[in-house]
Amino acid sequence: MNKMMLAAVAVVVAGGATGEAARAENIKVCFEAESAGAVQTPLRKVLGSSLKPYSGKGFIEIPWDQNKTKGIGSATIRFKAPKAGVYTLWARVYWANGCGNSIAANVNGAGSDKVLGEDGNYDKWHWVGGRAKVSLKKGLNVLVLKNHETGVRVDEFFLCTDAEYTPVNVRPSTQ
Ligand SMILES: [Ca+2]
Repeated sequence: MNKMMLAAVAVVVAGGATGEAARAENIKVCFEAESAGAVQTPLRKVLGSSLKPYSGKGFIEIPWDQNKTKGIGSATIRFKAPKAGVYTLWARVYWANGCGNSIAANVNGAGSDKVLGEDGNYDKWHWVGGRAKVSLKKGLNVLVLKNHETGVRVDEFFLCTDAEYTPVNVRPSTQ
């Protein structure tokens, strides 16, 4: 049976007809790492894992290998945004066994890769990011997850236009 998902995103601005309605809308974009179309080794999709709670069907993993493959391989994810603009990039990650604790991502072929993480939250899913700014186009965009370090897992990516906003828990995909 075909499950057709129409990307009809109805942006309902239920502003209360007061001055508050003028407050900038926080546009949120979220997608699953495992929705990647092209995944090169050593990156791999892990689906149906017991390493919960994750969003969607699983996550992308770069298995720990003493960083022998550091810099090799990538995963390419196509996603849609409802509006062009500058977004803050976040990723929901799980650092395995205190080994790797960072990822790198490039959005739309921008000159510099964004490095997320380098924190001390090991052995649990958590959000990293909040500093890197990327430019999204309305419609289709491309994020390339790179092998910045091994021993990492990525569940989902989240971008929003409010730089002060922090995602928590599993976020619903907007795709
Ligand atoms: Ca996921």
